[in-house]
Amino acid sequence: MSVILGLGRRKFGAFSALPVAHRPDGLRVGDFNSDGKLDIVTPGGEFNERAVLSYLRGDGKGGFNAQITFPLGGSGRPTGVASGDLDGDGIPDAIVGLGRDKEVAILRGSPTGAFADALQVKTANHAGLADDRDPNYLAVGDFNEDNALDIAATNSSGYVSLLLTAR
Ligand SMILES: [Ca+2]
Ligand SMILES: [Ca+2]
Ligand SMILES: [Ca+2]
Repeated sequence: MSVILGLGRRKFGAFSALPVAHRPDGLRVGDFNSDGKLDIVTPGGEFNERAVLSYLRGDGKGGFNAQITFPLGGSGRPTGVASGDLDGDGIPDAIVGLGRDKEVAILRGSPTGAFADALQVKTANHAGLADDRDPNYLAVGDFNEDNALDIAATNSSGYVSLLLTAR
């Protein structure tokens, strides 16, 4: 993964190359360890490898620590990642489209930056509709206005799957 620092006035610094898992697909920026400095998460893995979330802790100066990887459960190529505070503890959590098994993986954030074990959740919730295929790219929002973030996922059958969450 590459980072280019913007220097203001439309000037940019040199590329920084940061090792992450193979075939990273999508990334999110957020303060995943609540230290006030932006971090990066990106999911990756090949078909025959463990699927992981790579977490790069930012130092607030444009530098990042070496990746720490967290298993997503199983192997394969995870696709999109979204973030939001799904459990309402004030710390952003990560949600990854696994691109298989009709599942997304939810990893709760913590103040140490160590994500909790991935929880695999099925996205199929409309029997009879072909919205239950493998979810890929994700976004979060409170779609039913109950103050709990929900998940929307594109899937391979031409639908968007909605996963309404409850606290
Ligand atoms: Ca941080
Ligand atoms: Ca949280
Ligand atoms: Ca909601």
